[in-house]
Amino acid sequence: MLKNPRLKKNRLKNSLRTILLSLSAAALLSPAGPALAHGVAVRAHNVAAVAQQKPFGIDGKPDKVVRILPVAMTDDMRFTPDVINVTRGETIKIALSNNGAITHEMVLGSAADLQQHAEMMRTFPNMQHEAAYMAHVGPGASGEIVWRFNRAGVFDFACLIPGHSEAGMRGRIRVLDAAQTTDNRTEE
Ligand SMILES: [Cu+2]
Repeated sequence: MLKNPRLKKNRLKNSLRTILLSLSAAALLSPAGPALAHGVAVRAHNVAAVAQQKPFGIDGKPDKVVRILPVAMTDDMRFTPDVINVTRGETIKIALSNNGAITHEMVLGSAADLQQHAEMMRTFPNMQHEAAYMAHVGPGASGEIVWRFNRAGVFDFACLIPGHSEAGMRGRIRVLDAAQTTDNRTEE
């Protein structure tokens, strides 16, 4: 997770980095710290429109979609399917259908990201947020997420409307290297 190789390569920059880190730490410890951190967190939702590498992938380009994966959302707090297998490098369109009578959403991320995001949603229930790795889908409506899974790993997705993921509205995305995917698909 930590980018140690890069840190080693940039030894000359280490002292500058140390200074910057100290300044950041000082900012976080100052009375203005929490407000700053909050501002950054909320703004992150808006800047995500600019393609930004995430541990679980990067914004996908619609013309690079290799597969469309239909996923249903229902008021019994389920995604169907709730396990998605992807080959690393694929750009996937997740085609969401909300078959329920209430709004649902799908947010991709690590379990930790999603938990943090869910806490923010509980604190700011009317928070407006948009990013390529999430979609809000009204009752009876459809939505989509176009995402390029360029990092291998096991990631989560969830509906972060308060109470939904807690009631089971979550799932898992396994991003495997091509060689592994063959084995994985024969399992199903
Ligand atoms: Cu939901």
